[in-house]
Amino acid sequence: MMAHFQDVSKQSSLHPKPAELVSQYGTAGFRANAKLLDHIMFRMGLLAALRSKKTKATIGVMVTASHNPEEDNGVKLIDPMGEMLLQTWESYATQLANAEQEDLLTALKDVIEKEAINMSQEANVFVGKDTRSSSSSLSQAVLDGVAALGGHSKDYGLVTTPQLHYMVRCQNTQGKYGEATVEGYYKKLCQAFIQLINNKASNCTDDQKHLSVDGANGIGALKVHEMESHLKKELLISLFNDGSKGKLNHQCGADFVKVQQKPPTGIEINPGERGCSFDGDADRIVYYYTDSDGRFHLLDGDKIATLISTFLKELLTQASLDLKIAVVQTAYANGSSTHYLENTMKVTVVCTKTGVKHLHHAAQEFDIGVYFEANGHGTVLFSEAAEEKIQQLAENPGTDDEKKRAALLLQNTVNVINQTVGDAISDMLLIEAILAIKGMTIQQWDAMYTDLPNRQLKVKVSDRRVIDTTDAERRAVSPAGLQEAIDSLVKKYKQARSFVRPSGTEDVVRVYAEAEAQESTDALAHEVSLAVYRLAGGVGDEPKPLH
Ligand code: NG1
Ligand code: ZN
Repeated sequence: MMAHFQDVSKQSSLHPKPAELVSQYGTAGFRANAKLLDHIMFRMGLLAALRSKKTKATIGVMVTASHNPEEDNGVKLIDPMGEMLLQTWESYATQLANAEQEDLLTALKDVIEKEAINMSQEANVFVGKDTRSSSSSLSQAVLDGVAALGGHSKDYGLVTTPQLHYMVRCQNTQGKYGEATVEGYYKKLCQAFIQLINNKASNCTDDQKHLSVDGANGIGALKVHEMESHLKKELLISLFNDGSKGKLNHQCGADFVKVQQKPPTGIEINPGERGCSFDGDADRIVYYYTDSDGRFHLLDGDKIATLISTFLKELLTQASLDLKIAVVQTAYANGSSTHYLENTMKVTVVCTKTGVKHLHHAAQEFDIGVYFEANGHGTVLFSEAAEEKIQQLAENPGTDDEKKRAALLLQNTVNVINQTVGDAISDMLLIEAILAIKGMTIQQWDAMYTDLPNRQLKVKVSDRRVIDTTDAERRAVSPAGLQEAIDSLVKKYKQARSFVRPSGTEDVVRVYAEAEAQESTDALAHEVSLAVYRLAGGVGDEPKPLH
């Protein structure tokens, strides 16, 4: 044990922390310019080894900054069931990341003591990385950290974030969830996809098999390419922004498309054809098409959640299975989607704070929990009991044909889904299968409901923590007067809604507004931005109107 600590001291001096740098474990781990991250990576290797000893299970560490620019990087820790790191450990991560060089051992011993960690327990850590130029040396720093505490590691190299989550779950369930290899991942998902596609509607023609994918010049592109042979030509993918020339996330990818509400550069699709965009680590996906008038239509996480939950609800009815299904959203979900789900689909809708970990936890409360952020990050969770009921029905020789068909479709749906975390590849396969089974075009999917016009803005303030929110971030409790101001602005417009919250990944306050028409939406977003600027300590120039 003493020997370990000597190793840590020696090794950590090779990964020194720049003095006075303060980093914060944010909405999705640490994220910063890649030059500032070497010491954090080494220390997250240490922390992952401790977490592994504590849980007596394999832990994952993914090196990526998702949709952020190529110059940035970041790190996400993965817990035993493939979920995000337990929240109480986030503060240990922050503590280790910020300890000055000479205090690192003390900080480490503090975690060991607080968590009563048995240091003679083995540690196993899976490591993965995205395609950023900084990712190789940073993932080596993680491996060094694991080794400094005598832990074992397996380096998966280039994988998507959700693939690494999947590997961790497979490993810790002794293969029950699948085989912990990239090949095993393709096999499981694609087999389920092919089974689903065998049930495609009779009106579903061969040109419907075609899909254009924007790989954001990132890891997702590489992996889609790798997977293609497993799809047996049941899905014909044209891959754009595959990383061969463009820059990661630059003018492309899911975040660009969602925020700019326009198609990525570098993609060619004919009017009416389906396209989709992944983000830089392939845990988000959004769909779109351009109509015959050249108008761009975005189908975001809300539309995806609606399609999936509708499909599942129909199957449950056909199978006469009494399972409780719910959709989990955040305040950013378009009001039309919430209205449609509650009033037309009659499913339970839950709203949580922003950040996938909150949605994931809320979704676990139901037999089937469909969760999506509007930005396209999401998946479906099935409780153990739900999976058992589905299996029993599928295997029971007494089940009639219609019920059996529904049960088998449900079973394959479970298998095509990566339940550990939002997964662009898995979500894409599920969406493609649903459209084929329902014989539905992307226009018909889009027509399920019409999005309210919406606008997202950012306001710079001197300290964004002055804004405190409640009710899943939909209402501001401080500073005084801000919520009242928002309320009276919202009253001026029809079907209007607006809220503000401090971002967890950028030093800004985010403003969201939606209303009956784009013009009133933009006016409302601007007026609320002004209220934030005036009441919450805005810095720089006053926000200007959009038009
Ligand atoms: P912040 O910066 O806290 O709004 C953003 C996204 C989240 C989530 C995280 C992590 C929006 C409005 N916010 O968080 O949904 O994806 O990044 O990447 O999209
Ligand atoms: Zn991502």
